[in-house]
Amino acid sequence: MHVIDSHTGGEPTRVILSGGPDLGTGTLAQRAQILATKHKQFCQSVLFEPRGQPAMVAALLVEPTEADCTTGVIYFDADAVLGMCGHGTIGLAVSLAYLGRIDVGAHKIETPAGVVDILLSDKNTVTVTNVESRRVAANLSMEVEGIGHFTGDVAYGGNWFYIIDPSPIELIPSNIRKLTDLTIMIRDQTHKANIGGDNGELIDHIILQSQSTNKNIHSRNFVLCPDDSYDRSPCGTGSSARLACLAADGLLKPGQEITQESIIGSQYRLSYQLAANGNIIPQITGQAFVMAETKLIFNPTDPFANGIRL
Ligand code: PYC
Repeated sequence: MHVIDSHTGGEPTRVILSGGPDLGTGTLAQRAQILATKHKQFCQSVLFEPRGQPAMVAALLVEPTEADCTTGVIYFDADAVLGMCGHGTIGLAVSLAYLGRIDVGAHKIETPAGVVDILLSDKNTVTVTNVESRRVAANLSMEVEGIGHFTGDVAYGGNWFYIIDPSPIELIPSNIRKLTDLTIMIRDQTHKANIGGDNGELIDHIILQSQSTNKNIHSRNFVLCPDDSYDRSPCGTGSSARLACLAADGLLKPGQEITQESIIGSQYRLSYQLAANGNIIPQITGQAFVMAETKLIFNPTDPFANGIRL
């Protein structure tokens, strides 16, 4: 299996160029469903240790259905197939440029959530114009037994997010274990309390937000991903969902740019335009760096060929 590894603000992406399963020729959403239901072992073997690493997201290249798209892509982490992935799209664009498959300029990428536009400004810097994003509910309260009461917004940015602002725990790296434990409990409680998307979609990511201590940076976040790892980047789809909340609350105007940082301090520049239907069209600018181009080997006599979760 031929792969390229990059990171976007510290969050790893493994682009699978060849050697993935046959997902047929349906829509990308249909192919993503086949990947999720029939190829879980494949997904985990690519991402689990010892071949992969926690937090790594894979980007499986597939034929697009839209003729004007450079490629189709299905993103997945060790536990879930994602509708879209912002850091992954930045990593994918930089990886395609590294391979000489795209030049600086504008391109389109097809994802299960829809077509996204990318602008490659130089070999490391990418602006993603994401799928339409929206807040579907504000100030939804819930109780995590024995822990406390939390209130958050539900918003879509290519994946589904429950966003709590301000964070009940200080967003500093030494709190990452506590933040992870708390957000896992909050996510599980959203499922039990039927807090989700407007068509019953499960919340797949939890965001804790706070103001940044750096006056040049608008805000800082901690994002829990479906596989219980935290996003080292400020999360492209999460930032899109957050922009939808800021727009709905009248706290950010169309075209106004802010910088958001992740729990490890990596940054995205963010802005949005209003869509005709009142949703927002987010723009996320970040940088990725290629770290490795390699061939993954799956030896059937290897007792850990399918990976191990540690
Ligand atoms: O950047 O959208 C994102 C993302 C989702 C999960 C990890 N990163």
